[in-house]
Amino acid sequence: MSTNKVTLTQFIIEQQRGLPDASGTFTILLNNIVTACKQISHKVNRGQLIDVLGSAESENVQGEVQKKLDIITNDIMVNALNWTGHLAGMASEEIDGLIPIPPEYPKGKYLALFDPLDGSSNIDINLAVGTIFSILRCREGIEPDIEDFLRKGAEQVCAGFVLYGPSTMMVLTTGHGVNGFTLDQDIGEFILTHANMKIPEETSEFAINMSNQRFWEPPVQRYIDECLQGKEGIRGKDFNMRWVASLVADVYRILTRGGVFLYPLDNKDPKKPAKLRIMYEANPMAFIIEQAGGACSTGRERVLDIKPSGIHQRIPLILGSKNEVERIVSYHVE
Ligand code: AFP
Repeated sequence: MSTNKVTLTQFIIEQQRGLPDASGTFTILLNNIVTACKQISHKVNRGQLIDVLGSAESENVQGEVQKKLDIITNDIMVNALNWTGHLAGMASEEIDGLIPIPPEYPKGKYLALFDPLDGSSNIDINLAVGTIFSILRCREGIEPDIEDFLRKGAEQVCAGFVLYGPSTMMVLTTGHGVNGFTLDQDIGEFILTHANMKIPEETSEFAINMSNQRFWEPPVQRYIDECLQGKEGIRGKDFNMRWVASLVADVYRILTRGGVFLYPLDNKDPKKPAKLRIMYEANPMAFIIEQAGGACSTGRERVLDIKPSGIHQRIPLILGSKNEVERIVSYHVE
């Protein structure tokens, strides 16, 4: 067994060395995110022992009831990042407006966006949750406004997520492939364990919340119907279904063994035709999935090409094995 373990810090420093104008700022920023995620991992792991489970009895900007951990993890992210001098501003799924850098700290050339605890409805039943983050570049020395944040996903310089599951794992891309790191709790470091992750192009596994079936549009009805017909149907093979109700866990499964994830448009609630947020969920996941050889679409357009209209905008999301996503898109075109 090799004793030469590559830490996340070493991996990023070596990757940045190859870039002509890298100043080290990005490496430090990423390290701060890593520190925050280690703290979150610790809280999630301790759970009820430290009284962090259950509802906070408040609502976030989306009108969703917040868990205690939604608030705690948001504070951890903000406090780990606001003093560094590397960010010009932040935005969180849990907070209505932008999160400014306190005046006593210098401002930097990046913007950070995050969903501090994705899948938080899983927390009280001890299932996987995660943190998702996205980094954009920003003009230096400015006080960013909403427009500075509303950029296409294709402009992200980095995206990642941490999955707090049986192991705590960070999955990361800076636009040069996707790598996975496992937190070694004994030494407190993320270690490279899944180099150059690639999604198989074909799959026979789908993930969708089937309880919404009657509200979907015809192309999605058709795709799922064909999967359910199995060997006897047009696809000529049986499909398996999984739904963790935690995007990080569903995406991680797809990165490791393939599959397709759909949270499509539906007409269940006319005020909320789509569920997932472009800035905190769809864009970072789309960047990761594409870098791993998969595809990501709304059914009508590539997610990374969308110019967001608001920091809390929601969009339909279809991602995973390339051939399957292309098939679903072709049903939308038809
Ligand atoms: P929560 O953070 O409110 O649990 O939402 C999780 C999520 O945004 C995403 O992680 C899941 O894929 C999806 O919602 C689950 O949606 P359903 O509640 O419809 O299963």
